[in-house]
Amino acid sequence: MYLPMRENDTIVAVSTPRGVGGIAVVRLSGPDALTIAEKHLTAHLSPRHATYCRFDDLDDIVAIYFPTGYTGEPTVELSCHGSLYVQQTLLQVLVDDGARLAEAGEFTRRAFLNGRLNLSQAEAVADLIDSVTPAQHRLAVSQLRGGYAQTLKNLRQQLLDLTSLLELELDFSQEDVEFADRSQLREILTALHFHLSTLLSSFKMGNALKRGIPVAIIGRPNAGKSSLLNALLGDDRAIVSDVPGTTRDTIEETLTLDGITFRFIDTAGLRHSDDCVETLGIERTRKAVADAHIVLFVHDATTPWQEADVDLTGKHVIVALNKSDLPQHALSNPQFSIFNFQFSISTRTGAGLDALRAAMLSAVCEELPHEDEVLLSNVRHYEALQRVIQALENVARGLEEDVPSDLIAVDLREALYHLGTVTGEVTSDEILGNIFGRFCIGK
Ligand SMILES: Nc1nc2c(ncn2[C@@H]2O[C@H](COP(=O)(O)OP(=O)(O)OP(=O)(O)O)[C@@H](O)[C@H]2O)c(=O)[nH]1
Ligand SMILES: [Mg+2]
Repeated sequence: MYLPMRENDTIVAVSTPRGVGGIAVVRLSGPDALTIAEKHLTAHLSPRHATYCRFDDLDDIVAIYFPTGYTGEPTVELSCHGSLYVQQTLLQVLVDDGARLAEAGEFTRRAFLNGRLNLSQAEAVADLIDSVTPAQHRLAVSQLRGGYAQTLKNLRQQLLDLTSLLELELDFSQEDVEFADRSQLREILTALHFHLSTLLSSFKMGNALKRGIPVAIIGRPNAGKSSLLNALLGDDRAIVSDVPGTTRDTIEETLTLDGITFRFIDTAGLRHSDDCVETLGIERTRKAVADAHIVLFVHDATTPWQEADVDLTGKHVIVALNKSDLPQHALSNPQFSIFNFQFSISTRTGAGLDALRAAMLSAVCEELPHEDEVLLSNVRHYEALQRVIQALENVARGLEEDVPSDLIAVDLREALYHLGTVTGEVTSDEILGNIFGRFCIGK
């Protein structure tokens, strides 16, 4: 929970992962950081210098003092040996001397409150810590370096100025004056709308890169969908059998290829069924297709081609004609193709799987943005910006229809509020708690 009363405490935590390592870093931050630390050290610390010294009788350590550290306040970092005993004793001693154990994300929350990071940068720190693939890393770094927050901040400021003028008019409503230039207001609305729409449309890709590109594996029962999942993962993840209708629920697994994470969803085979559980499974298949970026359509090529009763519009569809190790049916190929790629594969021998992987990668790379393009990948921002757009559209309509200024001002305030929750000008305990609660202790 967010407790402003305790901002003056000196806080302490182990900033390296829990457990035993070669070394561990204990971070101490707050007004008394230096005093508390030096009580136990055999040497004085000079700013930004690494000092090799002894901490009580406990351990030989390296200590660094930052007059203004990551948190924007005096910070001392103590690198000790990674023993759990040493870590715990260090913490205990520092707490006995007046430091308080830090809460989850408290270091980063202080960095934000002290103006070292804006809110979306603070969130990017969490993403950076979580990043596993190069794509996730790039997204986080771009957001950390400012990303779209600065542009949004500028646009918000312009909108705020105009809103204030518009509200001033309300005080002079008897006199029929116009302080807020309507054409300027329209210009800003258009610029913001354009900017936000571009950002919002980048979300699908941004989010997919962050969480894994959703790939639905679909097809008739027994086509070899689960076998394909297993072959791609190199693992016996899903049950395979020659009984049609083996997979009844969706099964999800992620796999990283060439730095891009894919989220494979193996599904229940598509067919008409009177079995209630199987029907539910097929409903889930439809949902998986709706959410998917790529659809792997598996067909058993020893049988004639059959269309599937599922909506594939707008999806990147790759057809895998499976069981190429067996004699193929003369009519196994789709007759007319709306599909992007078509491959002959065998999950049994592994034939064609490399080409399939390459096709999935190229499907994603086609849509990958340029290095300098920003992508929206944060769900909280996505939701807030959608509300901004909605409010802006109300404002635009209000201007068209000559709605009274006080009503327009209400929509403008709404837009400003939600924009502010992204850029950090509007914060509430709830928003801060949400964001920083995601961090681990010590971050
Ligand atoms: N010969 C051959 N058999 C395969 C191949 N791929 C899958 N099979 C067999 O086809 C049968 C069905 O495979 P599954 O992977 O369970 O098929 P599925 O599409 O997941 O089926 P449902 O879950 O019932 O919808 C099993 O007996 C597999 O061993 C292949 O490339 N070659
Ligand atoms: Mg299956």
